[in-house]
Amino acid sequence: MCIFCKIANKEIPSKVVFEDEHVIAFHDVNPQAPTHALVIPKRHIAGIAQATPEDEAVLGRLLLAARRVAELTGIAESGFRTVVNSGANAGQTVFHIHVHVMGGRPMAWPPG
Ligand code: IU
Repeated sequence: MCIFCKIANKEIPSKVVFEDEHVIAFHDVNPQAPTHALVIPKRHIAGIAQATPEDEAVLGRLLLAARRVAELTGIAESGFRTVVNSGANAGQTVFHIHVHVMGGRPMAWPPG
């Protein structure tokens, strides 16, 4: 089972920010901003490149949960960044889709 599936089913502990039937959000263990959480579906999807039309609803739920995370962590008003890395060349290291939610500092563009 993949490491984020283990986090989703609580085999591996995490600092949970938000959870419902379909998604769970937790603080990143290696934060790149004062607030840095990850939102994942409980059902395994490797990444955007592997998503299918069946995943449409849960993909929407990920972004709505990202907004909820921003509200719960107090970064919704000041602005926050959501990132989904897709594939190793884009920086994806965990192949269970996740939306990074980062805030609490100014963000530069373009990203590295
Ligand atoms: P990436 O987009 O696949 O590179 O993001 C993976 C993130 O997962 C990265 O920011 C890690 O710090 C984070 N992470 C985590 O929070 N807990 C873990 O057990 C593992 C990775 I493995």
